[in-house]
Amino acid sequence: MARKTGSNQTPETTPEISVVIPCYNEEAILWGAVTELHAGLLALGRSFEILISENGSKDDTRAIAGKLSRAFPEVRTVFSDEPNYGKALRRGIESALGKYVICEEIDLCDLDFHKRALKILDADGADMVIGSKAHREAHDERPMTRRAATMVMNGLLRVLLGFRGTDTHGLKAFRRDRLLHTVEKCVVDRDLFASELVIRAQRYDVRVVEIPIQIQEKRPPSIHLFKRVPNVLKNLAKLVYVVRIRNR
Ligand SMILES: Nc1nc2c(ncn2[C@@H]2O[C@H](COP(=O)(O)OP(=O)(O)OP(=O)(O)O)[C@@H](O)[C@H]2O)c(=O)[nH]1
Ligand SMILES: [Mg+2]
Repeated sequence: MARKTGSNQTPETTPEISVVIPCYNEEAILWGAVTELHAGLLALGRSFEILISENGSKDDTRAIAGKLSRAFPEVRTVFSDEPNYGKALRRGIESALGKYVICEEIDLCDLDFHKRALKILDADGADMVIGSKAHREAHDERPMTRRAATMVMNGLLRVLLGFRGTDTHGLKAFRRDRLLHTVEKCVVDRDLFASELVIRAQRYDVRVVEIPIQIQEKRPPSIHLFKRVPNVLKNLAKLVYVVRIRNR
């Protein structure tokens, strides 16, 4: 079935899997990561699309994403102007057409996670699978400060918002129809959108399971950890107000 997509391309058929990748200032690794991921997804033998959701890059990320979409019929792009991870992820999910959505990061593109998560979703063992880097069987090779930041953040989310789990910022795979309502209800953007999505899913009784992942980034993050803190705290306060006080 042909469908209009709201982005700059119209896939001829509805894909089974949508891989959503927010991208910001990734000119160094974007082409290589997407071509490798594309080959890996082709080898799975299932129909798919790769949605690159870029916003606000100051380098050639947008031009390279455009080139990728012209080189591969399965690659689509969504662009907007303000650098904002949460907005990009949300727009990517909302533009996705697949039965399953996989939320990726360009420096990870972890096909092993895709395979394990799809196996669980195919068997209807969960509605949402989180790839956790803080799971006891995970292997996290990020520097100490970032591993510590993950632990502190998870502690705050547990105490303040009743999060049950070990990671909200990990890779995710879910059945699109089961999560659309949750996405609609989310109120924060930037870094905290991914956390809100998981915490709300748990609150709405979406079946969420965690599986361990091996983290080996292809490059350090494009935005320094400490620069992200003020926005995380502001959005955390907003989320606590909306969820705990307004009960929304
Ligand atoms: N569109 C968009 N993408 C972003 C932005 N910030 C980060 N990304 C993308 O989000 C993905 C993860 O970003 P990283 O910089 O690796 O952040 P990270 O600290 O490893 O992420 P976590 O450990 O999951 O918190 C990459 O694909 C980035 O390009 C942004 O402002 N806009
Ligand atoms: Mg990273």
